[in-house]
Amino acid sequence: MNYKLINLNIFGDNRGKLAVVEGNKDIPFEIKRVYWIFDTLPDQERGKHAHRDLEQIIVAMDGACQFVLDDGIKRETVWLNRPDTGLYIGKNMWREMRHFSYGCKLMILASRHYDEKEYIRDYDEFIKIINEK
Ligand code: T46
Repeated sequence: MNYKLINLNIFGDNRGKLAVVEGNKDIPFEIKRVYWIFDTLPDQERGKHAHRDLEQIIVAMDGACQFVLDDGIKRETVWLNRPDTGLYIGKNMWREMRHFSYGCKLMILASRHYDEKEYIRDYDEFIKIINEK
């Protein structure tokens, strides 16, 4: 399974906490894009796609949601609910996001600029691509 949870570098003192991520140092890629997801709703699902050539780190800045991760053989679930933890998802991993808490906010660091052509949005096509590898 091409994903892992990463404990982020945290600096904490009596003022609060600060987390930091440096590309190619704390995570295995240079950061080319940052986006965030907010105003989420518990009954709405997102994701349902894989990336041919994109790596990402996802951090739940506030609230919680569940990720379903699927490499075409196995399917596992991971809860993201802490701003000190990043979920690394590598290439060719199907992901679904669900069970958003109200107001959950996700920040995503991406290894590439946005390119819709690089998405695999059909599960059958994803399985076909995996089996051809
Ligand atoms: C992912 C999960 C975690 C852009 O124009 N530029 C962008 O950089 C992004 C990320 C999206 N978009 C457009 C494409 C769609 O018209 O924003 C719209 C919503 O994107 P999407 O339906 O892909 O959103 P999610 O939440 O299903 O998936 C997103 C990322 O697209 C995806 O890479 O891994 O978050």
